[in-house]
Amino acid sequence: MKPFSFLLFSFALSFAPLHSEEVKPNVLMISIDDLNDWTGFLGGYPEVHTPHLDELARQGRIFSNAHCAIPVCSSSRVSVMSGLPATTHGSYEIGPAYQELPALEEVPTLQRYFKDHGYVTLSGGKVLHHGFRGRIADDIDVDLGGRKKTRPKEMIHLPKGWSKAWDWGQFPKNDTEMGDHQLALSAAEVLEKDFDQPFFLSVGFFRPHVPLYAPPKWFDLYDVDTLPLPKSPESDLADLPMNFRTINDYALAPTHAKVLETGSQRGLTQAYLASISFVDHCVGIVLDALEKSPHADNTVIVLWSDHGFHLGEKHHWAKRTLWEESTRVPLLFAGPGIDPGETCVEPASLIDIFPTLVELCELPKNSLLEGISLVPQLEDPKTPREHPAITSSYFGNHAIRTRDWRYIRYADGAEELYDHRVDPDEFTNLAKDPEHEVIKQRLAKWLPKNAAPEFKPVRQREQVRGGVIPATE
Ligand SMILES: [Ca+2]
Ligand SMILES: [Ca+2]
Repeated sequence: MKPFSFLLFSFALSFAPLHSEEVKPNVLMISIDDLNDWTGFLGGYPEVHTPHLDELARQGRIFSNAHCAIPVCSSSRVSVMSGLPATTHGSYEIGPAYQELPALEEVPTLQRYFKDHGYVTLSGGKVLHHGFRGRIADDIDVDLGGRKKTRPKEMIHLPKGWSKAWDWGQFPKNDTEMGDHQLALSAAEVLEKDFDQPFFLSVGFFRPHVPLYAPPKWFDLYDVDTLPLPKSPESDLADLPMNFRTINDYALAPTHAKVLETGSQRGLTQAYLASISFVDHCVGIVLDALEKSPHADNTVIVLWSDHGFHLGEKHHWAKRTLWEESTRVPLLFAGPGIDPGETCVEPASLIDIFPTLVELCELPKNSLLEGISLVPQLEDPKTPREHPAITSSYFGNHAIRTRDWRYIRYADGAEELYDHRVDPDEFTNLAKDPEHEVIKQRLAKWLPKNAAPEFKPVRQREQVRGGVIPATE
């Protein structure tokens, strides 16, 4: 891996292909950390300000029913980069890095697959949670830099007893001090260059992951006193099994009760929105650079978030659940051959990104992949798809999401069923309703069989033995 300062822009065109149609499209993959459906184009929070994401959505194809394979950072990203679900690779929680998972020993990352087929690979920011290290370090030719933490000297709001990861506030003063902004500029600089091979550029932004720090001007977009809060009626909990209701007792996120007790709900919601608008601005820098570059007409863009995020819905904060707020993600494709406009409402999974890019770039089929190419839906968004999006969280718990339904089965047999045609907030659990037995059985057929056991790296097993909870945000 070469650091950015040694960028070999001797990449200058050393040969010209004989026929232009032989030139493979470049790939620009933008990932955003912990962004739920609060974007203009998905409508999860109508007042949100995301002009650049919305413009990209207008130019490309929106998958409005896209879901992560696992609702937590590292495992979700391992799934995207391997094209495999947790039930195959065995990472159901934060913990193992890609290169530590025995099931992935012979499985090339998405970047490696493109590199092996003639691409130069560049990557910056949070793409794989643990970075490209060890045996996969060489998958990336040019490193644009990793995590740049920007933290104030003292916590800004942090209520007593909360994890330091969960502070929020107006910091720093200027965008230029933010790691994401610097990453956007590095990516923009790269896009100005000429390459003698097609490129695969991965850009991974950190916001709106906690801590929710962003410069003041992004907070100014949202009035903390009047901004609408998500719907989280107490009555919603009555028909829920206990399974994931207490999940934040062992993760770092605060409980909803603590958020309310400390009067933090409005501040956290404003900070999440500010972070989204800030990251939207960073995405805009990269997209503007691409548009002005020599690669504008020959670059496939894919943009996704690694999982969703609760801000109080079902009295939960953050991720890890199998409900819509945790699993639903923005997923957009744009570029050559993709007609702008219509939204696809068929289910899609983040593990579909790998086979979709392989097909769009006409690389040889990768038989290891378990996702399904979305090219039929890129060509015609009305193309029906039978296969649901399947999300797993912790061993043995799965959600099946079709166009109209969500069915959840927990390891202990507890169930939930929601009809999205009439209940997009998933307020009414129909799992015990005899009238829905048939649809429930039909959905249950998709539950993964022979799921790989959870793999925990040695360091994590030791932490658990020592009584330390391994989860980190
Ligand atoms: Ca994440
Ligand atoms: Ca309910």
